[in-house]
Amino acid sequence: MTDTTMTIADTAVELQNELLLKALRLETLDRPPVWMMRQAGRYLPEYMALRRKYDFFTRVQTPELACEITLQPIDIIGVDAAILFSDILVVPQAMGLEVNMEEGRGPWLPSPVQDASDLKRLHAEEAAEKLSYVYDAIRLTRRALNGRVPLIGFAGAPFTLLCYMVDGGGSKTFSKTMAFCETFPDVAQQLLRSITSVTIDYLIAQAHAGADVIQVFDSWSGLLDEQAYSQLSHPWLAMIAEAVAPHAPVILFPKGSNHALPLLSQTQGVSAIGIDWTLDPAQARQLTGGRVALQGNFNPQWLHHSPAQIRQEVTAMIDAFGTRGYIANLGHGITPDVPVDHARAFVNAVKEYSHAEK
Ligand code: 1CP
Repeated sequence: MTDTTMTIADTAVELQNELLLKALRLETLDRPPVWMMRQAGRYLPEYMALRRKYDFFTRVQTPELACEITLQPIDIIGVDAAILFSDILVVPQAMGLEVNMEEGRGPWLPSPVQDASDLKRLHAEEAAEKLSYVYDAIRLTRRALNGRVPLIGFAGAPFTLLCYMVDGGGSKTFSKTMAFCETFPDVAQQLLRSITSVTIDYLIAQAHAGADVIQVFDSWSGLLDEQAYSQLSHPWLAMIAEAVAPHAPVILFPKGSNHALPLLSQTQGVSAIGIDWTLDPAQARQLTGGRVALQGNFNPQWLHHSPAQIRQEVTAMIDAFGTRGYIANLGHGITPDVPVDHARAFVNAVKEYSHAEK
């Protein structure tokens, strides 16, 4: 079978759960769709079993394994959307930077970008083509889902990727990155431009392979003040949203950048904005003026509360957001120490929410 026939065959399968797509179209629903950021991961014993057998990039680069891990939270927790098991760092890797994943410690890039000369080591052309294993995983997962729930594809936002590419790994402050952007503003712009062009091709290819929705994670944009945000983050997100939106609805997750909500909600191609738990839902609605759907924002730490308490907190959260253009989710990723029953309590509380009770 050629790629084209596979795509046509896949799209022919009718989606049985359209809640996420309806919420993205700003429809009012009886209850919102629910999924959890980082839902495929270390809090699930079934994930840990595969993690013991295969290293991180083997799990990511083997479509059968990525597909199996993507389906785990659908089968075990019952979420309304699947998100492809992959990582944001596959893009810098495809651009030619070495990326190691140290189990338990996170990503480590031994030769980060330090100045203009390092840009010569990076290859934007063909980077999106090198990620064909991601498109294969999407096609396989689409077939395995058989229309049960929509599939979310994703990428890191250019600024967040730049943070890892310059700092060489995770950090609380990304101080090397902040100094780099100040010392070499032109090099930073050049790097962001090149990441953006790869990301646009990459996300459109994900949509063509069968991703129903695209999310862009700007996990570190909260490091930027409004002025820096307007140069280092927003222009690139705007280019991505505009280019990708004709292919799939786009959700942005600008973690920690509440000041950017009015701007992002007026940016062409943005269907939804994910918000973290530091912002009150009513304020988020006010800042975004009903122009986009909102996603979030349950404090991931609250998943340690009792299932009964989680249920109450979820009900209050949905009451506060309302059921028009709303996607229930966490305010950031689920942590590995959350009991599976508590994750299930969160999801079930959303599914059992009903307007009729009000
Ligand atoms: O959400 C899902 O279930 C899909 C899988 C997924 C996604 C969307 C993974 C698997 N990673 C990501 C995105 C990702 N990766 C982000 C954006 C979301 C966020 O802010 O949480 C970021 C910042 C990364 C980078 C990364 N990869 C980190 C964080 C490092 C830091 O700065 O502290 C880590 C620990 C990874 C590895 C990783 N990626 C995914 C998993 C399950 C893991 C853990 C690997 C393991 O130990 O099993």
